[in-house]
Amino acid sequence: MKLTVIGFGRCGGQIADAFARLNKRARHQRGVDIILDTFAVNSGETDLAGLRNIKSDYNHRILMGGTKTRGHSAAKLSELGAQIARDDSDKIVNALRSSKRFADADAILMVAATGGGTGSGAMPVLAQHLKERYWSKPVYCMAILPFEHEEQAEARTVHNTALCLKSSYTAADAVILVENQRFHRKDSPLRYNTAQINAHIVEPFYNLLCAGEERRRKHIGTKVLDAADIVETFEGWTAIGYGKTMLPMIRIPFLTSRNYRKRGAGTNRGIQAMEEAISEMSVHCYPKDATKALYLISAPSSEMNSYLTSDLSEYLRDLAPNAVIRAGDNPHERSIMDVVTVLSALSEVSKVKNYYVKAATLIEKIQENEEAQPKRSATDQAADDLPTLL
Ligand SMILES: Nc1nc2c(ncn2[C@@H]2O[C@H](COP(=O)(O)OP(=O)(O)OP(=O)(O)O)[C@@H](O)[C@H]2O)c(=O)[nH]1
Ligand SMILES: [Mg+2]
Repeated sequence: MKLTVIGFGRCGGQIADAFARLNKRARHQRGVDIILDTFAVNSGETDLAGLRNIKSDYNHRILMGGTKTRGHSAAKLSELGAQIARDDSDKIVNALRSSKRFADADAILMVAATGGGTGSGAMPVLAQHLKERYWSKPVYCMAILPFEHEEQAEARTVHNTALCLKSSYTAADAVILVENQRFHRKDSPLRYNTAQINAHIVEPFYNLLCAGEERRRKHIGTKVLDAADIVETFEGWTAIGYGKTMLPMIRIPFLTSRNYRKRGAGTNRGIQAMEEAISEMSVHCYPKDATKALYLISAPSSEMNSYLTSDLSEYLRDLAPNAVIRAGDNPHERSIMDVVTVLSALSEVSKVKNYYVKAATLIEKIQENEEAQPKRSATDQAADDLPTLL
């Protein structure tokens, strides 16, 4: 599957940058393109300058906001982020259209943090705008949910998140939920941590997108999971997970799948990788709530056979009995067996529901705070009877 990726705000730009790097890896390792073009859209100039892999011309690093933000952030006001995106939507669409390969993309993937101002406001507005223009092209929004400490410290974070989620869900074909907190390693320094988190966020997409693009015979599975399977699966609230198990260094290829021990070991490894993928989904959710699901298993071809895929399908069917399951295999030469799992069209996501409930109680408080006239201090009042020179 081939994507056009657009990142909004600081976080969206950084993750779009990580997707651009993923494409360099796909070209280098597999000779295929999975991300046809990458754009970063921001009201803050500094964040655009800090990107590494996205082309540096003004058509790929798009500054919006004009006189409203003057090259600075939207200061955590998602309403302002939405407004400047509406004002500058033509500029963004023109940049997309100037991309020679835009028409070849199977879908558009947008990324933004829900807690800030620029990204949380701009992503749903542009999703709606692009859906109206390119109605046949799927538009996916990847919503990066804030850390717990950010939610606790600032009511605006929850407010922005709730508004962004509600609007993205309405506008886009699917909303891929990613909890920053689930990728957090407490012992790492912040800067390193964010780069690590971004690398972990994009990793599951590598195999998933490459699988349908492979042209070398040895990398083509018995069941190819292609763009059509992904488009059919991605719908509404969506979570993605990745798990892997290492394979023994010395493998004995002539022990075929007829050997029951080998079959048992292969299945165990596959199930172990799938268990990890499901327990580390990008957002906390229950497989039983999924209406659609897919998995992709990747391993050396000597490690994969029809027993393994049927055992994995059975395992996932037990966990997600209400889901239509699509599956694929993708042979490679590395000494690992890894599984990407997607749970989609989720009927319940408690995290999202909690944001909605919390934001509804906070909305009046935020409006009161923002509209309240600042209290006049005693010092100011003491000057009331004096004339002014201005
Ligand atoms: N995963 C990840 N999260 C990030 C990154 N940068 C910022 N965040 C998170 O994003 C949220 C803040 O959003 P930003 O993207 O900085 O905000 P913005 O869209 O630029 O909006 P304003 O700066 O307020 O105009 C917080 O929850 C941060 O923890 C990043 O590179 N990766
Ligand atoms: Mg910003």
